[in-house]
Amino acid sequence: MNFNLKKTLVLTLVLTLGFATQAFGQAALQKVMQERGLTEKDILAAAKTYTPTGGRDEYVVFSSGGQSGQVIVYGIPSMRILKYIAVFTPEPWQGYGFDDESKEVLKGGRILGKDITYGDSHHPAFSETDGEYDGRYIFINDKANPRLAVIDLHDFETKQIVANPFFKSDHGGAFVTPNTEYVMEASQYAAPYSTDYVPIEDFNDKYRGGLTYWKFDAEKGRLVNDESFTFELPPYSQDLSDAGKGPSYGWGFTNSFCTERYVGGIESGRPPFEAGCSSKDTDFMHVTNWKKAAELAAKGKFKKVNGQYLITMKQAVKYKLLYLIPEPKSPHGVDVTPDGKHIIVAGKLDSHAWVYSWAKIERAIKKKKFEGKDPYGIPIIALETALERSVNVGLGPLHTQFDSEDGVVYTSIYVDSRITKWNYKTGKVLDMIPIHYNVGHLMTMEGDSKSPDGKYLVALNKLSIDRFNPVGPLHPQNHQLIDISGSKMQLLYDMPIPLGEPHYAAAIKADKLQPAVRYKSGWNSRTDSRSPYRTRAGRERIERKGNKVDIYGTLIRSHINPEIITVTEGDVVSFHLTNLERAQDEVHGFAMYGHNVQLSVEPGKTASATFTADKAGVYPYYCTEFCSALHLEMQGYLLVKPKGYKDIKKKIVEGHKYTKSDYETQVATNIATQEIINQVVGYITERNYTDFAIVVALVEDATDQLGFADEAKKKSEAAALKGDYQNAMLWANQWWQYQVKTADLGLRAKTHLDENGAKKVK
Ligand code: K7E
Ligand code: CUA
Repeated sequence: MNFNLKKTLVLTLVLTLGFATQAFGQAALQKVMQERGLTEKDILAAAKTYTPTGGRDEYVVFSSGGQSGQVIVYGIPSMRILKYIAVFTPEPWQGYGFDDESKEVLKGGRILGKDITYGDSHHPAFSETDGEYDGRYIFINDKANPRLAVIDLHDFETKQIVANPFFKSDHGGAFVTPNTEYVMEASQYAAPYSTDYVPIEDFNDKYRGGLTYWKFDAEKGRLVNDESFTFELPPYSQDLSDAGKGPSYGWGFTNSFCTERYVGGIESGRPPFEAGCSSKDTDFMHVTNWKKAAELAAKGKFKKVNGQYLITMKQAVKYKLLYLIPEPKSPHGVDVTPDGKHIIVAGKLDSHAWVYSWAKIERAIKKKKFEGKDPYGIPIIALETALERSVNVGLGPLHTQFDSEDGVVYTSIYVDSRITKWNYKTGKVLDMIPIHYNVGHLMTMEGDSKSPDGKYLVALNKLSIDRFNPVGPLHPQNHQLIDISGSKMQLLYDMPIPLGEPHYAAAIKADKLQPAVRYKSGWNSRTDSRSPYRTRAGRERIERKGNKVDIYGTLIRSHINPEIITVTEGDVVSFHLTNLERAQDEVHGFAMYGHNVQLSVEPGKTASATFTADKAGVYPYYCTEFCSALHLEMQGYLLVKPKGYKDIKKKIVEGHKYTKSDYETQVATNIATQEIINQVVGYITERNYTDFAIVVALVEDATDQLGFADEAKKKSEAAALKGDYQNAMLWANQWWQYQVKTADLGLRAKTHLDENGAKKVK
C-alpha cells in the first residue's frame, strides 16, 4: 500500500456518511402489487409487520427449539429471528459446549454420569414478580431427560442445568409461581424413582409419577436442589401444569392422561398404549398446595431423598396437600386465568373446553366434599362440584391463552386446524380462524402473566405442508402471526421455523429486557463472576507447571497475543483468552486446527479451552469473527514438539526487506493519519459525548488503541535511531494499524453522536 492509498482508506471512512433516497409513490405500489399478485389485505398485513432497517420490535418471543435443545428468539410483529440460545445442546458459534466454562454448565445436566448432548426442550417460562414478567430469567424444560435450565436475560446465556433426581422424563415444566418462588416440573412417563430394574408387572406399585417444585434463588439466579421438594404421584402420566395466582395463589394444577394405568405390549398381542390410555371418559387434574408443603418442609416434616424433600402420597393426603378432580378425556393444556379464579382444561379427544371454578374447588376442600378416593387414597372432588361450565370449541382442543379483554380467551384446535376465540365467563364462541396446519400451543403477548396484553397471537403449528418452498421431506414448522386487536382475528404472517419442534413460546414486552452489550473486564459469563484467568493488556504470559501449560492471552483488533506458542507432545494446554475490547459487537472468535477448539469471546469476556496436545505437529489458530480489515491476519501457531526434540537454533528470515525510504514514507502516512484522528477527536470532545454510554465505551477503546500506537511509535523510532530500518518500518506499520483502529472507533462514535442528536458544548 502506498501513501495515497492508505490515506484514501481513512478519508473514505469519513466521507461515507451520506444518504440515499428512493421515490415511492402510489403508482409504484400498484405496480408491485400487480407484479406480485398481492391484495389490499396483503398490503395491510405487510404494513402491520414490516419493520424498516434499524427498527425494533414491540415484543420479543422466546420459543422452544424442541429437539435442537435450544431456545429461538424472535421479534413481533416482524417475526425476524434474533438468536438461537444454546441450552441443552453444544452450539459452536456461541462457544457453548466448547469453552471450559460452558462445559461446566452442561455437566450439571449429566444423566447417569453421561453427557447428554441434546434436549427435547418444551415450555419456556419467564420469571415473574407479583404475577408479571420481570424480564430477568427464562426457564425451559427437557422432556427426554428430565431437566430444567435457567437462562439469564442479562446476557441471554444458559447459566444452570439441573437434572431431576427422581424422574425419567418430564413434560409439565417449566411453569413458575407468581413470584418465581418455585419452578414446576411434572414427570410424564411413570417410572421407578430408583435407577434399578423394576419389572413392568410392578407398574401400579413401584412405578410413579411426580411433581417437583424447584426452589429458585432470584438473587443468585439459580435453582436450589436442597430447598426443593417433590410430590410423589400415582403412575398416571402427568402432563402440563400451571401455578395458581390471586385467590388460587399457593396452589398448583397438573394434568394427566392414562389414569387407566394401562401398560401396552403390542409385540405380545396386547392392545397398544394408545388404545388402553384413552378408554376411560375422564382423567385427573392434580391440585397441589405448594405453599403449605414448603412450610412443612421447613419444619422438617419430610425426609430428604437424593438431596431433595420427598413428599410421599401418604404424607400428601395426611397433610391435605393433594387432591384430584376428573377432567375431560386425554387433556393437554391446563391454564389458570389471569385473575386466578378459573382453570381451563381441554381434552384432546373431546370437543369442549372445561372451565373449573377455584372458589368451588376451595369450598369442596374446606368442607371435605369428596366423591371418593383413588386407588392410592387421594381424595377426589366430583366434576360437578368443581366445574363452572364446558364450552364446545372444536375438535381436538389443546391449549388456551388469554386476551387483555376480560373473559376473552383463545384455544388451539388441533384436529380442526384452527383457533377459536371465546369467552369463558359467558360461554360464547366469538370467532374462529383457520391455521396451517394442526396447531399445538398458541401464545398471546404476555399471555401467562396476570395482565395479558392481547394484540398479537402466534399459532405454533405442527405441520406446514404446502406453505413454503419445499426443502425435502423434513418440513419447517410454521409459526403464524395473528392480529387479535380487533373483534375478528386477522392472519398477518407465516414464519418458517427451521429448527424443531417448537412446543411453546412466551412473549415479553421488548422494553422489559435490558441486556448488556459487554461484560466487565475478564468475565466468566457462564458463572457470572470474575474469571481467575482474566488477562490485562501487557500481562500476557505462558505459565508451565509440569506438563500443564496455561496461556494467558488477549484478543484485540487485530491480533491474538501470544502469536507463536511452542509446547511438547503430551502437554495439557489451556488457552485463557480475554477480549480487551469495549466497543459494542466487537466479538473475537478462536478456532484451532485439529483440537475441536472454537470460542466466542465477546467484549470483556474471558473464555478457556483445554486439550491435550497429543500429537506433535503444527496447529494454526485464528479469529473466527470478521472483526476488522486485518481480521485474516488475526492468527497464530501452536507448535507441538515431539518428546525429546533437539532444537536447532535458526533465525526467522523475513520475506521482504525494507529501506530507510520505506520507513520515511510510512511515517509520513502516520502523521497524516494522526491529523484525521485529531479532527475526529476534536469533533467528539466538542460535543456532550459523555452523555452517551456507547460513545464513552468507544472512546475508551480508541484511547487504548492510541496508547498502543504510541508504544509502537517509540519502538519504531528506537529502531530507526540504530539504523535498523527493517524493524523501524515494521513497527511504524504497526503504529499505523493501531491508528486505523482508532480512526474506525472514532468514526463509529461520531456517527452515533450525529444520529442521536448530540449537542455542541464547546
Ligand atoms: Cu407439544 Cu406443551 Cu409438549 Cu402441547 S406440548 S402441543
Ligand atoms: Cu478478531 Cu477477527
